[in-house]
Order: sequence, then structure tokens, then C-alpha cells
Amino acid sequence: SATFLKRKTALEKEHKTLIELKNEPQENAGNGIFERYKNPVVTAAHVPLNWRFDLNEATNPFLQERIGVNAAFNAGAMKWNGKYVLAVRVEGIDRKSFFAIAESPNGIDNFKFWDKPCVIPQTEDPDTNVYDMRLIHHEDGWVYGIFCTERKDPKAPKGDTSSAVANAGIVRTKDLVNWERLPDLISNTGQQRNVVLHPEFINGKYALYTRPQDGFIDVGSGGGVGLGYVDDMTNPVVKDEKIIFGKQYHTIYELKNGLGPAPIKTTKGWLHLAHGVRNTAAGLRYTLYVFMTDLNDISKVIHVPAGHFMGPEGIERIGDVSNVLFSNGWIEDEDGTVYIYYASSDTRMHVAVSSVEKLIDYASNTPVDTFVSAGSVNTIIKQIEKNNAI
Ligand code: M1P
Repeated sequence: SATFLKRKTALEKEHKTLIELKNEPQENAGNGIFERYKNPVVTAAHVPLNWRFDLNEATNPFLQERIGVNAAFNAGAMKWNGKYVLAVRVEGIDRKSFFAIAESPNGIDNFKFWDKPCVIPQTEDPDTNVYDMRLIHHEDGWVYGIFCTERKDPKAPKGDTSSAVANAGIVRTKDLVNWERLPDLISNTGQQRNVVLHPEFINGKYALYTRPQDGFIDVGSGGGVGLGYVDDMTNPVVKDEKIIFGKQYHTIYELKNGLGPAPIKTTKGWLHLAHGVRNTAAGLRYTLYVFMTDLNDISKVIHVPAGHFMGPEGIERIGDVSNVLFSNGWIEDEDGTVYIYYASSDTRMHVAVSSVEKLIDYASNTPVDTFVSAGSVNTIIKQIEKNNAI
């Protein structure tokens, strides 16, 4: 009918306009470390219309949305065949998250989803929910996707319908289309989330950054970014797991932290992006922070600038889980540009652009945390005096 056609044309026009919207850096002098971009790069509205609508007038005369999408966030990222790809966490209105690849020609706009969402094979213990995939091109030749797999806690008492268990699920691929499922991570330290594979072998072993936790939300007495080793990814038993970056009182990672994407190798050390969580009267606040580890000893943290690298700003503050920035994907381009893909408030994806050079400068020359207010004042006074002497 004419009404059906009119509605279809309007939907298609809106969708095309959104996907093709040109993105530009925000218009302010910024902090010199990175440039935020004006528009989110991927949102729920970017999800293709044919995933959401039955486009057959006979079965859907009102052209209703049959399968709603709630959010598109926490994406893994990598450069793939000259394109910038995100393994997006797409969350349906049924609360289930799944992965879908979105691709852009330039890393900052025109992100388009591939034809279909990723089909992730199951283990004998099916995943209830999957999310937050890190994409890692390992030197063994495989692209690994390490994600969180969540299942109902089998020990939950009757009537407790929310307790869950988190662990790291592992897939690998050669084409980002066909995914081989490997066994879930086997570690001695309870639940796991934010597990990331180091891109190189360390003494012939796979190195994994972990985040052991006692409960699903609470990391408990443990927590922190851990590092452990695996001999064979087809039998991923983590050995020698040690915390390399713990949580600490009165910092932005006071309550918990977790690694973001796989680190970037630089001549000065490994660059890391992570999230830190602290508690406030308004609930948990998630910000991003940067640190560096030694090139020859990846367990040794060599630089930690004080405070957050990025905190939620403007619209980023608001969403399904407000006051959250989370990142599990960044791309280092051939010219040293770094595209930082971050999600705001568990709702949408954004990009900020920096470079390896700028990030190293930031990591190594930003004053460190003194952990007390008087120390912060002292740090500022030193800078004022240095500036006065110019
Ligand atoms: O809701 C904020 C984030 O909470 C979790 O992060 P963490 O593992 O550090 O507790 C994750 O569920 C993440 O997906 C989410 O963005």
C-alpha cells in the first residue's frame, strides 16, 4: 500500500542519513592528548533495518519493528583489509547481547554493519549472554575474540533469579565471519571478566591479562588487572596468574579496574588503556586510564599518569548505565594515529583520535598520583613555578 511504501522510504532515508553523516572533531582546543569527535560512531539506530523490521507487507502491514535493539556499545576493534572494523556489543531489547561487525572506510564515520550478526558456536554449557569482545591479531596468525560469557549461577538459592557467573569465552577466526569456539578460560581465581590476550608470545607462551573477581559485580578482596600464561589456547589453563595493576584507595580505580583493548607496542614500552571504577553517591563511575608496561617485562608497570585519561562528558554521562566510559577497542594506524573507540553509559560508541607519540608523551610526562590532596597542591605549585621561570 502507499502508506507501507511511504513508511519504508522514510525509514530507509533516515537510516541512510544517519550512517552517512560526516563526523568532525569537536570544536575546542581540547587537552592536546586526544580529539573527541562530534557524533557517536555506532548506535542502536545504525543496526540494519532488515534485522529489525519484517519488510514484507503481507506479514507486517504496519511495518512495525519486530526485533528492537536497545544499545550498541563496548566494541572490540581492529584494522582489517584496509578498513576499520568494530566487533560491536549489540544489545537487543530482550537484554541479550551479541556481536556484530561494523566497518568504516576512515575510522571516524560511515560505520556500516556487515550482512548478519556473528554466529558464535556454543560450548556444552551454553552462554546466556555474551559481551565486550576484545579482538586480538596474535602473532600465531589467528584473530582471537575474547569476550565475557555470562550464565546463571548454578549455586544461586531457589528464588534468586539474578545471580550470575562471568568467565572469558574464546573464539578465533581467519575472516571475522567463521568463528571457532575454544574452551572457556580455566583459572583458579573465581570469576573472570575483561580478559585480554597479549598479541605476542612471551617465552613461547600465550600471555593473558585477566581480572579475577569474587562475585559478578564485586571483585571482592582480589581484583585488579592480572597477568597469567597459557601453553595452548585449545586448553586455556591460566598459570602463574599475578596482579600487575591492583586497585587502590582514593584513586579512580579504587573499587575495581579492568584492561581495555590489547596493548599497543611502542619503542618506549607497551601502551595500555583500561577502565577504573569508583563508588559515588550516584553509583559506580567508570573512567578510562592509560598506563605503560616495560617492553621486555610486560608485568612491570613503568608509567601511570594520575587520574583519568577520559571521563564521561555531556551526553556521554547519560544512558542505560549512566556515568560510564568503557573501552575495549583501539586501532593503531600505519602513520601512528590511534583511534580510540569508547562507549558511553552502556549505550553508544564514540571515537577519539590521538597518536602513539601523543599517548607516550601523556603517559610519561603527566604527573603521577601522590594519593593525598597536599601532594596534588604541591604538584600544581611546581608546575606554576616552572612556568614562572620561563
Ligand atoms: O556497566 C558498566 C560496565 O560494567 C562491567 O564492567 P566490569 O567488568 O569492570 O565490572 C561490564 O559489564 C561492562 O560491560 C559494562 O560496560
